[in-house]
Amino acid sequence: MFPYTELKQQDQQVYDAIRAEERRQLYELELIASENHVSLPVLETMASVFTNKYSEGYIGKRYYAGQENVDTIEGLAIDRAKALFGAEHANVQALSGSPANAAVYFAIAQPGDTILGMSLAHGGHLSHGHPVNFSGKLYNFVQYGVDPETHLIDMDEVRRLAHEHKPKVIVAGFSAYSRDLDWAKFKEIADEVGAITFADIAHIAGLIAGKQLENPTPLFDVVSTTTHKTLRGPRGALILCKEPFAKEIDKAVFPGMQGGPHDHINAAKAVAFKEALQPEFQDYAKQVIVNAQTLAQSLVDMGHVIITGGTDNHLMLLDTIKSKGLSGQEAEHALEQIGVSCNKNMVPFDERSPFDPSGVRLGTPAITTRGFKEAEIKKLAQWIDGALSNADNPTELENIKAQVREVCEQFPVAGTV
Ligand code: DSN
Repeated sequence: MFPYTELKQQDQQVYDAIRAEERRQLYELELIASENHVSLPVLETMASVFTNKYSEGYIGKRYYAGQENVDTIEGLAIDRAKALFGAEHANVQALSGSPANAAVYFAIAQPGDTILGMSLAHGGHLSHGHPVNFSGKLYNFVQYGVDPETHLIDMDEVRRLAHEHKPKVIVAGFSAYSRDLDWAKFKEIADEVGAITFADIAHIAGLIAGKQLENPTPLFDVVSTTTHKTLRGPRGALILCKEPFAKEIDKAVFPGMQGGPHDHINAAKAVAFKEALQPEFQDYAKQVIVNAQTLAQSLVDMGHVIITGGTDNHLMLLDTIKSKGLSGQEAEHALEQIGVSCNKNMVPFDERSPFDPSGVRLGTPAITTRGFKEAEIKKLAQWIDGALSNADNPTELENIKAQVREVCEQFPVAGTV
């Protein structure tokens, strides 16, 4: 879509890779639950000369000169983020999800403090206390998970662990859990033990901004999110908090964790937040969930095993071992052969390894942005079933791939050829 005339002259290899990636995104389908397709205005803004600027500090208090335009875009991003989530304070400088969470812990806890978070193996996130991550190394994380029978978060277990370990912070949030969180219950438990409440809404921020899922911001002390998943902005993050935490959060981001913010990205965050404030964004968010529910139900109807039997949000976990006797790795590969990207994923109580687990995670934000509705989703379910039933049949995989490509051509992706 962009001409890239200068780039083509100067660096053919990078130019070719960009064009190839444009074709891949256009002719294939993204079911990776954390991905999306940003709008042209967001793409344009990321390519702006704001990338040249350094602007350590905050609005009106910077360490370098020439900040009048940076202050404008950062102010717009902050005001729009506060309006979108009803927040008392917003920091838009965090570079991405894990750095944002690092800044949050840095602001509200001391190394060695006890924090309660959801186990990655049950759908949490690396930065919620996994032992190989900074969070698990620096803090004394206690992990909660899901019930072995229902695969739903066991709130009685959360309460029991909170009373037993008296955490400084309770983290609510996930990267692979398909059901609503009971924000009020988390808050109630935190209040019982005097813990700070921290919601990581990275996966569902767009569904909350689009008014389809309940917003924890009015209830919780601190909220973090990435800006590029369902929220459909540039890669980056956002931290929201109650006013009493504002100073510590800002100090933790800069100078605590980061140097200069990425002003071109922050400008694009402002653009994306404006998009998310429009009524059409609510239609998109609603359709993301309808599409996910349609996909889950269609797969269940064809005999596949979806963890918890369905979804309340944009994602689902498909147990490919139980469905078709394929490992997550094999299923991911089969789907890639038909032009559908997803990621292999552990299912709760998985006995296999993270590199070759028992399932895949599927999500609908990117295909919804392209315009997929229920009719296309039903076709998609058949393609997925076809690919997983014919993983060893290259001719059939090629045949399905041609059908995927034909439909993709009718649903353009902003910024592609
Ligand atoms: N990598 C993101 C995801 O796919 O959920 C989380 O950081």
